[in-house]
Amino acid sequence: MTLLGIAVPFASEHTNAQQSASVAISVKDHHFQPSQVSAPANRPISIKVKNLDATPMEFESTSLRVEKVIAAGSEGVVNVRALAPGRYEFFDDFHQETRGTLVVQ
Ligand SMILES: [Cu+2]
Repeated sequence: MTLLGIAVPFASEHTNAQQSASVAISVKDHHFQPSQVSAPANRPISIKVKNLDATPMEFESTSLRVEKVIAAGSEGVVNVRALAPGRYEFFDDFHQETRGTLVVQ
């Protein structure tokens, strides 16, 4: 939850062109909901991940170079750099069958 307070001033200190885009995703019964999310290219992206399960998960992506543990029933924000258009896979490192895709366009 403390990361939410950091994300807002970070976004407001930048120009419109660099302002971060936000996407939200949940994990329930070890499935990402939705399993595919879209975000604009060439802008930093703030991914809000809500873990609705009773077990911790680790949001991880090799192509995005991020990983973040999110406790059971908790939420976290994963910030990624501005990206070129493409499809970026992510998964729960604690339950690797739990997979999703970030579509940047
Ligand atoms: Cu990991």
